[in-house]
Amino acid sequence: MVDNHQYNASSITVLEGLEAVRRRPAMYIGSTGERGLHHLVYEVVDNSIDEALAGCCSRIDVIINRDNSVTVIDNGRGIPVDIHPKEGRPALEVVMMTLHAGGKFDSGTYRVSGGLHGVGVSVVCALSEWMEVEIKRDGYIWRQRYERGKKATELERGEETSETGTRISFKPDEKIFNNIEWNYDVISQRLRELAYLNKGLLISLKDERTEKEEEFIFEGGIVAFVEGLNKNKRVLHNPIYISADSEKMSLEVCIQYNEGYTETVLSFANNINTIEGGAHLVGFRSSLTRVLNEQARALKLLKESDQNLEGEDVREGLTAVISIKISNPEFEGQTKTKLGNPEVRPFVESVMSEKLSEYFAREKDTIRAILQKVVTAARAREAARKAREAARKVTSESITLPGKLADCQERDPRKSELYIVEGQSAGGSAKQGRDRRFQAILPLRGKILNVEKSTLARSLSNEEILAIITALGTGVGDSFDLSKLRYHYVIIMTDADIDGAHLRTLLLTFFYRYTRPLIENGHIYIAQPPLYLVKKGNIERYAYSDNELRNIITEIGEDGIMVQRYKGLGEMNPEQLWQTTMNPETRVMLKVALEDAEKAETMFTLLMGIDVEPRRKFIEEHATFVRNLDI
Ligand code: 0RA
Repeated sequence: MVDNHQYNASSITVLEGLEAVRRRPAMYIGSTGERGLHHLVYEVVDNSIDEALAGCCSRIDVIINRDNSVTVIDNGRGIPVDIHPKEGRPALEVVMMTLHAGGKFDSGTYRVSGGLHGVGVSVVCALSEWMEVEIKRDGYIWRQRYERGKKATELERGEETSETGTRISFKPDEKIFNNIEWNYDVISQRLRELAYLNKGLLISLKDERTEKEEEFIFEGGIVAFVEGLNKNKRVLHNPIYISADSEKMSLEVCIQYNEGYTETVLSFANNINTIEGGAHLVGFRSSLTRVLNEQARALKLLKESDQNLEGEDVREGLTAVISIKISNPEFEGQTKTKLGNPEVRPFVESVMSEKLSEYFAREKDTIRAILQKVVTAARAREAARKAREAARKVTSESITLPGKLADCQERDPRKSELYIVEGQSAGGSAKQGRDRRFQAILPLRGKILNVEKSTLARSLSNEEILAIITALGTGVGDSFDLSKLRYHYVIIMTDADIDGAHLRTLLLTFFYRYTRPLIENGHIYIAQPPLYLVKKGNIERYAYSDNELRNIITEIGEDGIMVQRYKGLGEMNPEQLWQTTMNPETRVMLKVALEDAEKAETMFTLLMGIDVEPRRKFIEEHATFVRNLDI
């Protein structure tokens, strides 16, 4: 390394600061690999960014030179060159040759960055084979050169200029870094991020090795950042932007939900991506969940009996950027990318609560769109939980068949049929009309349909789900076992009206989501009760469609004809039900294919996405869709 003479305790204490940096570079820049190398550029750029934050710098240019030196130019105030009163030498030298000297001059504005480890440009100076600094300040251009942290020339006053700014060129020391090749994309990505995080600041990057160049400037700041993250996604609303300043910190938050299910939340503290999160992120999460819960209750999208939305519900499809700037950041964690400052959390929470609520009070469509999504997510979570619980019960307890089930005598599943019937009265007729040797009947609660509660978990109560699963014998989800199926024919028998269509959709969605192999193996059927009874004298004919009705009328003639329209299964007596719908010799059934169930599931999901009023209309318009399945 630098030199190898023996040290004793006293000689260590007189070690120059920058010697320590060269001895243990990883302590200051994390590593001497690619990450550490690139950290050098970030360190210099961060100093320029501080000038921008102080309102004194509008552009930063970064150039990767052919010899793998890098030049960073800004139009800030320039590093002070006057004689430092305490040190008795140019302030520039103090900045370049003393650890942590970066912010010592500032009193008015707080310097927020100073790099990931807060070490300052002196570390870059120490780890560079050479560094050349050119400062425009106090009417002149000033120049000085350093080599491996030591000054190689005295500070020189050059040409006159009325401009201000700093230009720093440095070449990483190959004695420290085994590879000094810059990765253009790594630098480009970081500079783009910095441009997003510091709105209106122009940052350019040019690679002299390849002639590649880019310019980043985002007037929208983190709003543009979020829009960029949501590019190519369908968004639910305009970005929500919140900002606040206190004496010690300033906060910016931007939120925008998309139609997807993944969460993209980036948090930054002093422009550093806090991958491990920390106080600002915790505050953001908890207040977002709380505000959305409050709004959901206020708008009655969550009823009193409903549980609160949970963190995972509000995260689906959430894209957000949180950026906090604070004068004394405490970075913790494995990679020092977790913000520790305890005062940050309450600050973020109070700002978010107040400003988000205000925003939602103004933007009613936005809060509705968001709540629709998160409430759906909460219900899906609840439905999944119930299904899991039901399945667990089925597998853990010895099977007690549901009380409502009228089982058949047959024990061979291949010959057994289960009719799932809508309503008690139809259930009664079916029980009387069936062939009890091989047909079982499971009646479901009558008025099952309540459009305001059309989620799987709520429309089919826990009890009903449990009854179906226990009757089937298979379990659901992960613990599903087809070989335990007690009936090879599972037949849905519902009324030919809207409620019946809806129940069918619910059941198919249920089978699709939790017992899909039943559909894939062709075990699910839909019964086809007749729509009309046509009577003339002692002729009795059943019509299963309007078309068939017309044909029958043409066939037997219109005179003295009587047509009865069946609105529900309950209008048929047991004998009629058997004859028209249940007798294997004469009945017509639709076998449900996977695509049909998929359609049901899509329709169900769609239904969930529609408000209560339009929903009823939608169901009315689509009520017949399962009836018209192709076979
Ligand atoms: C110390 C004090 C001031 C500015 C800077 C350093 C400074 C450092 C760098 C590094 C790259 N570009 C930079 N620009 C400025 C404050 C100067 C003042 O108060 O006028």
